[in-house]
Amino acid sequence: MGTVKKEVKEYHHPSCGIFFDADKILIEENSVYQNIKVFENEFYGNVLVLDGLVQTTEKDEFFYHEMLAHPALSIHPNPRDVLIIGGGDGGVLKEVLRYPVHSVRLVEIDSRVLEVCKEYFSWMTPALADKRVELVIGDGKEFLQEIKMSFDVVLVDSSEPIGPSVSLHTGEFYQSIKARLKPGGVAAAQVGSPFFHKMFLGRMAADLRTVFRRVAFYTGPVPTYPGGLWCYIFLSDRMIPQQVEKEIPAGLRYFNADILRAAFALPAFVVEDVKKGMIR
Ligand code: AG3
Repeated sequence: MGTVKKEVKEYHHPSCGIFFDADKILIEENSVYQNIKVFENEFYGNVLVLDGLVQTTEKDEFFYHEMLAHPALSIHPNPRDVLIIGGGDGGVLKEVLRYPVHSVRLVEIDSRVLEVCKEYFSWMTPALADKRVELVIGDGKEFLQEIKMSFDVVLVDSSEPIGPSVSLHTGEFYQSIKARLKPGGVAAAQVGSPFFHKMFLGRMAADLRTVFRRVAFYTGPVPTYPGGLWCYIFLSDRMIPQQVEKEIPAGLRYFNADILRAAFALPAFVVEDVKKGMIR
């Protein structure tokens, strides 16, 4: 008899999804906010799962983290002060720190996510030791209401609109982001799967077009996320997407100037769904 490995599954729809053999469950606990799990998989390395949804893996994290951080940071001519909302696994933070920024604030609601990721994801240690970083444990929405300073770039690294992330997917939330952007500031957020979360994208676009002059979706692959293709949104009043204003940091594995141009070209079904969702 061979060893029976534990199987970890995420359902993307009641009838299908993704599975992993977990060689070892490194941690599983319920924090005040959510169920947190980290396990080891032979191919993907350590995998972080929150409330049953795969958030990141050591092997494929770069697809998502680079695409959330670099379009905004490379289009902005001089990002000095950056705010990350969510992103307690530190993946977006490590990408932001590749730029000569002045300050980065990361606002994560669940301190256990930070602690667990510090232990199991190696990029966390150098990122957290960086003098430019300030960690805030708290609710992103409240933080935006209380903070007085403004930011050049705001990145929203939320989970899906269930659990603690619900309030990070509303027009009101984006209104408060806009209020904290400096003139010429840009924001980017992950907005889900264009294939599995169809109508959600259209509603988002409709809400956000009342807040920002420029609202542009872009996409990139993430092997472990539902549908494999992921959608992001770029928000600003002034900056024009697809224009790299400066040198892109060395050592990236997905993002480059060609990808930036290509990412804003949307598949026909996405264009249709966004249009449909905007009609209410
Ligand atoms: N945040 C978005 C994860 C969404 C994944 N969805 C899913 N597996 N159904 C990722 C946080 C990584 N820093």
